[in-house]
Amino acid sequence: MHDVRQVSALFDMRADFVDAQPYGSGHINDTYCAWYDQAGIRLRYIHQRINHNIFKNPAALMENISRVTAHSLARLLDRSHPEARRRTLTVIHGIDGKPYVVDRDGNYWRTYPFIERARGHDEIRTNLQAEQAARAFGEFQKLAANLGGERLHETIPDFHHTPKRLLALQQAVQSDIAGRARSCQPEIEFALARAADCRRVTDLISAGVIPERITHNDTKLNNVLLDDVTSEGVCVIDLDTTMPGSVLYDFGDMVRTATPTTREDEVDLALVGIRLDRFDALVRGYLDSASSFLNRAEVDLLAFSGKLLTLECGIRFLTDYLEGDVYFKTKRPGHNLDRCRAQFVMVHAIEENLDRMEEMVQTAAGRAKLVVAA
Ligand code: ADP
Ligand code: GN1
Ligand code: MG
Repeated sequence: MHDVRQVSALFDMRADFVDAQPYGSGHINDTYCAWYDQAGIRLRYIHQRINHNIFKNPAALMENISRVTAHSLARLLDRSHPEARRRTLTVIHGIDGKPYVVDRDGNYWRTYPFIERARGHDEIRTNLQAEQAARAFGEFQKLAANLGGERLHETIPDFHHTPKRLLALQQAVQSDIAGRARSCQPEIEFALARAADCRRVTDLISAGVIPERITHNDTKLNNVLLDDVTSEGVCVIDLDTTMPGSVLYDFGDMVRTATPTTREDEVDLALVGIRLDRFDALVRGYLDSASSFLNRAEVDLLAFSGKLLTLECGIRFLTDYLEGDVYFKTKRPGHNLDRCRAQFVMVHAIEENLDRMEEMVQTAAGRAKLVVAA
């Protein structure tokens, strides 16, 4: 636990610090929920230590987040949205005016108001939640779409370049630095057998068929806060990877996290499977907000994107397992391998159901009256 009280004094809080506790179940940053007293009212804020081993340029990352959130807020206020500041994160500045602070150990921190009466879910329980989450991510892309000015910084270059992820796996197998390659031969072979799938979207991006857009790139379902009462998608969070990308990366990761019957690290693989009703709900929610700007090639690859992103994430977990668990936070020995195995069972389940999933996409696209037919 960091000295959050000391860090809090570097922010322009205009309220008195009460206390702070670790919060959430993210794999990357250190998140704290802190209570403040503001002239007699108790308010919560999120303080986050940005993982600068993973995000090498926190200042550029915070510039991206400041631009995207300010733009989204301006558009919501233009529409006189009654809850504009609950619908987008608001960056609290440091006392020096920067959108982040640096503590005396060289750690980068940021602060947001706590979004109340809503939460992120590690496991989706209803189709309504899936539909609302997907609609919110689509809405996020739509709000960001007409951001003016310079191209956003790539906070992690080639983050979703799946062929490079596969190459990194091959290199990790070669070096076998933690001596674990023998314990995961079937998983390594599973990934290598799908090299052509890994290339499919990046090839279409290079060919100009799939456009670059501003995307979130980490649309895990616990990265959208759903209203406690209505399940409405209230606020998209975890914006570290918001940068140029493909909508397929965003939709694919929603499929990875919202359609499985279990959590991403389930050890009883017999329980891992896909829920097609959840997939249908995701497609409907997403097209409801995104059909106004997607092109035909993007729509046609929505079902495949679920397979691609699940495969890619499995490859990343496997690589981290081989490299000695240096990237993702883990809670037990073999955690990354467990995660990888559950992902690969899901990849197989998607392969078995892909035709049906593609039909669902076309039906929903027909209903959403896709406007661009490029
Ligand atoms: P990580 O990159 O480690 O996943 P997140 O930004 O997703 O970090 O934050 C971790 C958790 O903290 C989220 O899953 C969510 O539960 C909670 N959280 C983050 N920001 C807010 C916020 N502004 N209001 C309420 N909860 C938040
Ligand atoms: C990480 O930060 P978090 O926990 O929302 C990771 C994602 C992975 C996910 C797997 C920056 O997401 O890319 O898909 O874990 N984020 C980063 O659960 O690497
Ligand atoms: Mg997160």
